[in-house]
Amino acid sequence: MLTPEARYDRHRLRQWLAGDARADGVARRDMLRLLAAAGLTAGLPTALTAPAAAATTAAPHTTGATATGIVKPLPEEWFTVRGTNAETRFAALAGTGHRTPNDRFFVRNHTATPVLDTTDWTLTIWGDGLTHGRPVEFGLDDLKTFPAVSRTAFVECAGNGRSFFTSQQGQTVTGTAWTLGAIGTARWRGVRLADVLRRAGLGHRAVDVMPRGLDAPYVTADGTDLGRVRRPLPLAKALDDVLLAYEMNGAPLPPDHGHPVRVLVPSWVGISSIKWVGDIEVSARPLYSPWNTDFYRLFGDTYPAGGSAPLTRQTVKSAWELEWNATLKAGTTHRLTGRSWSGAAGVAHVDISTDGGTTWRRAGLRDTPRRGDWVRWSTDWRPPAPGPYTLLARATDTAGNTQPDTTVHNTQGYLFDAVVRHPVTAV
Ligand SMILES: Nc1nc2c(c(=O)[nH]1)N[C@H]1C(S)=C(S)[C@@H](COP(=O)(O)O)O[C@H]1N2
Ligand SMILES: [Mo]
Repeated sequence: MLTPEARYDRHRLRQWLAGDARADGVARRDMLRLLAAAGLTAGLPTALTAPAAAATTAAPHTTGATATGIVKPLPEEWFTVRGTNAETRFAALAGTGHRTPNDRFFVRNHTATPVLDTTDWTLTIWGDGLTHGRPVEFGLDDLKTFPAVSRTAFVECAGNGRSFFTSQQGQTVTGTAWTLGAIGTARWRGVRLADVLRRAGLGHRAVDVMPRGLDAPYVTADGTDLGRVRRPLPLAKALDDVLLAYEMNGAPLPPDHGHPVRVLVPSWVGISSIKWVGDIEVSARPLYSPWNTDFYRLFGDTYPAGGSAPLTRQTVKSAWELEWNATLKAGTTHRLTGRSWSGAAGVAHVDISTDGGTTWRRAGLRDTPRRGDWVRWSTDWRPPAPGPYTLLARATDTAGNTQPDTTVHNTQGYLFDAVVRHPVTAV
């Protein structure tokens, strides 16, 4: 059965084929690959096989106070730095409460954090999906005239857990080798994207919206300039529960998390939640960017040549708030804690094992499960004797999704959802 996004994507592709969809900055061969995968290449005009137009080039600007391009301090007890990114250590969340404190929230930057001045910042809504066809600008003060809404939601990178494809399944994947800390949960405050789009004059013909960041254009390792980070959202999602957020856990959005305004797309892959948003195209034609064609689809042996449909919701995961290879005293009872989450529904229950998966019991949930949010859980454990142990946690959501023993491989290592085998030693 095709998911709504898969159906929508085929529709997008047909429109691209008919010349009715835009794919700026996407190589033509990639569009052809997608068409082939969707079985839409029959009778393809030869003109379509012409080489791609040169990608737009913009002078990258330099920002960022540190080697990582991240502004906030990254103490080792809280973060593991991975290139331009910083992963939260789960052990550093023990005892912090339901939400991730801003100073411990993971950072995923394609380039570097731009430091933007609130007073100069504007958001431009533009495109042929607007009734008047004229761009409309909003400053931060303008946005704040709309009704404010708050929502607790996680932002999780689609590649969270990627390193376990290799360490647990022996498979090769590309991308940042995250363990489980490319997720954070915050209370976001802002305005509904739907309200702002309607004020800008949302037309009946609009189908896609594409927010774009003000950070520097992203240049791949092979030197291709892909332009500024941007990813189309189907209008249905944009009008449902998407926020333009200007506060995070009661503080103005910090520089690394999108100051002054970011898009917040609950439950969807983190790339949807564009930081430092500067403009949003509203289009009457379906849109493509590298972030819904080459990236953020599933590629590999079990997937079509053009990849799956663009990724939408996150999968189910669990993590222990313990260091990898933590040591615990044998013969003493420990209160072990962790968190579980799902992009599809609230977490219904979490089963845990302290003996490598031989016996299982239920963890006690410490939060009311909600969609787009995580739950804390705990369990008491007394390691019977010194030695190595493997801890497992398997969450199930209220829609019946649960964590498998292995995740089907995809080359870019997205959406790892298998139960992670967490080693500890009792001494
Ligand atoms: N403009 C812009 N938005 C962006 C990104 C980026 O590099 N530039 N990274 C995306 C990715 S891949 C993720 S996982 C989230 C991470 O959000 P965070 O850094 O606030 O944790 O932001 C998304 N939004
Ligand atoms: Mo991400």
